[in-house]
Amino acid sequence: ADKVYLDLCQFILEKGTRKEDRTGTGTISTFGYQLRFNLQDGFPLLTTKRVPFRLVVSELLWFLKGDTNVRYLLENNNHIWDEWGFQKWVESEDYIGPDMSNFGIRSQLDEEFNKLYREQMSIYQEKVLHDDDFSQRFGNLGNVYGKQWRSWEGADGQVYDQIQYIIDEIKRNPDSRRLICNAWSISELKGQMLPPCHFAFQFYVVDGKLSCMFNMRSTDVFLGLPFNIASYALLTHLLAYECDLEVGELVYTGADVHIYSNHIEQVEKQLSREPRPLPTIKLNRLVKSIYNFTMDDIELIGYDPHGPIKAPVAV
Ligand code: THF
Repeated sequence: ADKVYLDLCQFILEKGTRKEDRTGTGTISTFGYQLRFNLQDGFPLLTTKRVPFRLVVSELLWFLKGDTNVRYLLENNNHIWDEWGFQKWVESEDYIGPDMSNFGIRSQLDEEFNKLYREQMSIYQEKVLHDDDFSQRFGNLGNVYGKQWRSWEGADGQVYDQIQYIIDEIKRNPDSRRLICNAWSISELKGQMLPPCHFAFQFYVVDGKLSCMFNMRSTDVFLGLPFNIASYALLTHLLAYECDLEVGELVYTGADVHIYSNHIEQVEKQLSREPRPLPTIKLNRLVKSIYNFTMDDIELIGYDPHGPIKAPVAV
């Protein structure tokens, strides 16, 4: 798994083009790239840096519950979505603290500001966890993955559970070419904090094996992609379990595939490391429905990565 990922990093560094972006950070970008992972070879969690698998699991379980409120993530000590809820709060009428505009960039450039930002962020986290009304209004990220996957609002006014549809179809007609979950909704973009990055995925069944392809309009190769690969690998394992199939291949298809300019040193460090054997995954066979899995039911075995590599996330 590491080899194809590192090849992608190398490719972007060599062939990519400087490109400005929404966050003002700057990237080296390339357009159109595909990665394939045979899930029979092991679980594709990168070994050339430690990827916090616990965070991948709690995020995926959050999606699968259909939850869009960061409270569940905070309860599980997962902070990867905090910035997006925080932004909703500081841009609202309710917010009376110091000015937090452009907090993503400013917190990295200005040490004084960073202190203020961290104070406000811990107030935000505290309130989402303990104040129901606040959590309803500012913990909820709106129409993000959980909502789109489990309760898509159709043009006909009906609500659709795309995950359950896929499960039912795989069981009924595994040859189907419509095993699709779509998170991209043109009519809802205005109300979204962050339009979905991994905007659609599709399953494929052959020889008793379940494969998955996921599509990304925009890929943060250093911070996001290792998570996204692990997340869709885990989703494929969970659906295969639910449908009594083996796992097949995981295919990633990316459009704007980029390395943020403040991640380049980190990428070079990772490129200098030797890949190690992949871990495997074990699901608790006593759990009968994929919606009922908890953190403790998913076990990662034999993960022996190189050390973590820290980098700032672009907001
Ligand atoms: N925005 C950006 N700029 N990149 C993304 O990958 C991204 N995501 C989600 C939404 N917006 C995004 C959030 N996913 C981390 C990992 C995944 C994220 C966001 C942040 C991250 O910081 N990972 C650290 C560990 C963090 C920790 O330990 O708390 C890491 O080292 O991997 C696209 O899915």
